[in-house]
Amino acid sequence: MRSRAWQALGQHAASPPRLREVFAQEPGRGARLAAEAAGLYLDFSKQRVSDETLSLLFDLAEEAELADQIRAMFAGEKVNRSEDRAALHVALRAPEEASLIVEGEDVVPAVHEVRRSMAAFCEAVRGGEWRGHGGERIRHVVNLGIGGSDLGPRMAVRALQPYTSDAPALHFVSNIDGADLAGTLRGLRPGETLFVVCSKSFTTLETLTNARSARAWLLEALGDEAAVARHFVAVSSNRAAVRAFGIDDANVFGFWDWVGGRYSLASAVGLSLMLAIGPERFGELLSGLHAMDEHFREAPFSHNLPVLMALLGVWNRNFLGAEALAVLPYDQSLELFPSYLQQLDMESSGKSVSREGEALPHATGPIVFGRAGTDGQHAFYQLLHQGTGLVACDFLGFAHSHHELGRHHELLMANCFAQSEALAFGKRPEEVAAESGEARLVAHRSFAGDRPSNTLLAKQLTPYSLGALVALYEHKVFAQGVLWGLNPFDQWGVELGKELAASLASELAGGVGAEPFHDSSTRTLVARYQALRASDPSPR
Ligand code: G6Q
Repeated sequence: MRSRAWQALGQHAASPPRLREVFAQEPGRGARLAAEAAGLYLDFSKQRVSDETLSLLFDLAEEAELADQIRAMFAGEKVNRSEDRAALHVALRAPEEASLIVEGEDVVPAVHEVRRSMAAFCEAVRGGEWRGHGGERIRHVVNLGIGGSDLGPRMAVRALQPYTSDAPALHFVSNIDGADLAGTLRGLRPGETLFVVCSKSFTTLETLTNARSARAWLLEALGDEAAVARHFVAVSSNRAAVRAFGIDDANVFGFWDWVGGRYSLASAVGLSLMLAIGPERFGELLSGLHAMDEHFREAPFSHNLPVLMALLGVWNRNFLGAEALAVLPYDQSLELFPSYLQQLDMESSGKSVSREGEALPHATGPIVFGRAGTDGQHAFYQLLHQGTGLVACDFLGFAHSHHELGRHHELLMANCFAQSEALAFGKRPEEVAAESGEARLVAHRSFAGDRPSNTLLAKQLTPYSLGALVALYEHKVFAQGVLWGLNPFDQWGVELGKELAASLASELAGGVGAEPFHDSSTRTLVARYQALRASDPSPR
């Protein structure tokens, strides 16, 4: 049974506003349908919404008890019901004088204590007091982690590269494919390399496999077990497993089970980012995150950026039929932002059951993809403009570049604004015909328009604005999950593949797996693989 607001939106969606018409009717629409917070300006005027649409969407938020859910999250209630946990990543960026309670305990002092030990460690490495086993300065840091323990810091280190002078070079290895680790270690010298083993559980197959091989690489060169203490630190909430691996307790930076992997950038998972940009800049990132947290908690929904983006996301997905969301940063430094967001959004919203475990009657998370502009324009934008399906878009741009070079920046931003304009307003067949005499090309050169987009604009990509951007999407994803009635903090859908892989790994090694029979496709593939494996590899 659909809710009343859902039904009303369904009826309203039978004839959604046409963008040419609504812009013609209201000259001030572009300035009015906008909101701003923490230095981020959101223009949502190019969404197919009218005031009535927005009012129906606010009814939906009310019906879903969004305000209450936001309060519950900030209050440290167990909003992650299937795992019986709070999701209190906002505590990670709360100022020292704040207090946030989880199970009767104020967690803010512990957060700041870990932050101080991270800062002391990062200063020591960056300042050259922390040296390798043989006395060499640390010039390379390799973060070994995957998923939430990789994508956030990897994206942020790339995004904030202009703030990394005086830092060791940062590398990220995530894949279990040996090519990832081997390719990264090639050219590095063990004596000046520090590994950050980043794993909340410290049981993740990829990370531990990479960590063991990295340790072997180090010991082969340095020949002394004692070297591990100077070249390996860990970020984890599983101290016992870290100890068993051989990393000293003093070199472990902890976090808590109320921090979900993909929401963990501001926790000790950000250690490699702090090594890259230093504790002060890391503090600025936290200020940006916190400013957006406060905005999300306090601003009325009509001006609340994460809430507006969540409501528009549901409108596009469920009522206009958009199956995908393209994230399009017009800033090369944000080239990893789409893959970071892919995890945040798809792992949070790719669910078919409600918080209570009942089948949901509506579509949920869209496919999220994207690429830094303008490269995407020469790859997949054709489908955005003229494909048969609908793809909603988020454009991101900045007024200042860190690399002012001739006219590059204005050409970049001209492209950013041009694309959303083209998507929204298109080009009618009669306009094409009036321009060119070639009748046979009119259909090919026409653009239907009415393809919705948001544009986020900020002054410059800084630690602060990156923090605000990350929190904006975290809260948008959470709010969207509430509107859909699902739990955005669990990820049960990744388990089955892991179980089968464990079984197959033992079979490939000649042992007996837990699923010895499999299906005929998997059996045949395994047999074919083993036969190929028994033959000599191709010559290089
Ligand atoms: C994110 C997920 C997942 C997790 C990785 C790494 O929300 O939980 O991507 O971050 O599986 O887990 P560990 O940090 O425990 O190694």
